[in-house]
Amino acid sequence: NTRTPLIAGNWKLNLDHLQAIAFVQKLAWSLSDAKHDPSTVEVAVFPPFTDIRSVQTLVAADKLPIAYGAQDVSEHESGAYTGEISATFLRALECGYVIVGHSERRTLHNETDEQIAGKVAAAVAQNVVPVICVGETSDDLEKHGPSAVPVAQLKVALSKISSTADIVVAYEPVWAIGSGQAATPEQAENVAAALREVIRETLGDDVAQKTRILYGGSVKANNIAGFMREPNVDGALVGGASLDLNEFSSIVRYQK
Ligand code: G2H
Repeated sequence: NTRTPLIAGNWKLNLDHLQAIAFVQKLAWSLSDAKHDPSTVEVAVFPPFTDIRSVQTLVAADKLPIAYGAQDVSEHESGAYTGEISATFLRALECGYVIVGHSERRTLHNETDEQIAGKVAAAVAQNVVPVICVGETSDDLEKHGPSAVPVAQLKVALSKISSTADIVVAYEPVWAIGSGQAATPEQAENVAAALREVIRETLGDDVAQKTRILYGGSVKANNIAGFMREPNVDGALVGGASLDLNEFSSIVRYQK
């Protein structure tokens, strides 16, 4: 396939804007030391909202080969929504991506599939690529098997966009998040293949072929290569390990 792998670091609630500047600068040095070629692997970071302007300035000034985006976005464009951030604002800061529907948002902030569909549509409308997260809990896994819940979540998430949409999908089994217990490459591949089928049915074959599907959940330098060998896994959404410069740089260099 012709999909460029994407290694994405989800910082969650870590690193303020000064720490973000230091981290991105060091990441850039590490990539340049390793003669990183962005056409073979794309690298993206997802800092807290308050860091994004600083990251934008640094990336633009030094033309760094690092994409960035937010960890969430409002489904609304503007108005009386205290605390929300619109996709228009993210576009204004040249965010390439935004994470939508992360399991921590679904669980801790009660985000529904419908709301997530609205956020996906809002991001797509502003040309900010949504990284749509889906995944089952261990309860779901027992009751419904491996792909039923992620497939159902993705169907709703894609329901408000058209077949021209540029999207990324992340399969993150909830039982593997921050637990140290990653899925096996085979488990990730099976669900990723089912998710690609959903994209094909919903948005057509072209979009299905070009959409990157990431695996997320306890990805580390020592397990990334196994996931990347799978034909339907096109990268990783990395949480804990994305905050450790050496670990994250090694994940980016998984082929070497
Ligand atoms: C899943 C992942 C990043 P971790 O949330 O999105 O986190 O790699 O810490 O399991």
